[in-house]
Formats: sequence, structure tokens, C-alpha cells
Amino acid sequence: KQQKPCVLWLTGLSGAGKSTIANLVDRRLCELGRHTALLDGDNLRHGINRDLGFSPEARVENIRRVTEIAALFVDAGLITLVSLISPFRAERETARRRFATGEFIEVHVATPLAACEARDPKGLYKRARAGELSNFTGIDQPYEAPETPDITIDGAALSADEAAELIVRHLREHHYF
Ligand code: GGZ
Repeated sequence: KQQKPCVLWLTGLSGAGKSTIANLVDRRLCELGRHTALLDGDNLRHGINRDLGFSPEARVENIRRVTEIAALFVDAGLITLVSLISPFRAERETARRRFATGEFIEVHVATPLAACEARDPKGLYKRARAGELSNFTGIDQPYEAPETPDITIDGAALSADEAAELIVRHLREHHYF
């Protein structure tokens, strides 16, 4: 077989680099002739999840839906990339249990809050600090970092390209393709 379907679940703060890294991994795998799908939290929130806000309950439902969509893609045989803050440990564990052993790869994009806030690509941290946005992850809602992720990306030390290469290497070394 050319590939073993799996989910690469990228979790981390807003601005940590999850989407950029997921897109680079996706492109690299396509170049290698592998079949992939990309699920991005921010994008999905414009469509299937546009009824959801950022309360803890809404995030739990968001994570549940993305898990189910990812499961469909894995069943279809795809290497599935998920880019989702998914701040709660319990929900990430629920997501993991939805998949067979070895199918769920948790990737912590561990960029420190200070670095995410300094980047602030969409000005959201600034708005959260000013009190214009509530329920913002890392500011007035928690981010529960993974305790035993399968892969940790030091988002402050690695470029997005280096991070993507590390993930692709992990997949190769663990015989996902
Ligand atoms: C966190 C927020 C918020 C609040 C808007 N808290 O970095 P972005 O901008 O482009 O992507 C973030 C996205 C988070 O959606 P997720 O579906 O990944 O979150 S979760 O898994 O927690 O459900 C961010 C933007 O939405 N955004 N308001 N209050 N991020």
C-alpha cells in the first residue's frame, strides 16, 4: 500500500502557525503523490460550523464535528490534516479514541503565548487585550497543552518549513507512507 490513512491533529494557540504548517505538509505530501485532506478550524467556521461561537460548549461541539469529518476522510483512505486550536485536553482525548490505534497523531504546535501575541497576524490578541473580544484562548480562556503529544513543534525556534519537514519525516519513519 502507498499510504496508511491517519489524522495529523495540530493543536496550539491562535497564531501558533498551525494552518501554515498544515498547508506546507499538505503540499509536500501531494508532491510525493500521497492523498490528503485538510481541515482548518478557521475555514470550517465560515461554513459547516458557522453557527458556533467560542464558548467552551461551542468549542466542544466544533471539535466533535471536525473529529467526525476527519473520521470520514480517514475511512476514505486519506492522510488528514486538522488545524484546530482544540484547547481542551479531554476533547482531544475523545477525538483520539474515535480512531484506531496509531491513526491519531497529536502535534503540539508549541509557540509561546508571547510569540503568538507578538505576531498577532489578525490583530485578535490586541482586540482581546482591549476587551473587545471575549473568550479568547490564552487570554480569558484556557489552553490546556498536551502532556504527551506524538510530536512537539517548537514554534518559536523552527520555521514553518522546518516544522513541516519534521512532520513529514515522522510520517515516513513511522511508515505512514
Ligand atoms: C480563539 C478565535 C477567537 C477566540 C476568533 N478564541 O488564529 P485564527 O483566528 O485565524 O484562528 C482562530 C480561530 C479558532 O478557531 P478554532 O475552530 O481553531 O478554535 S477551537 O478549536 O477552539 O474551537 C482565531 C479565530 O478563530 N478566533 N475568536 N475567542 N480564536
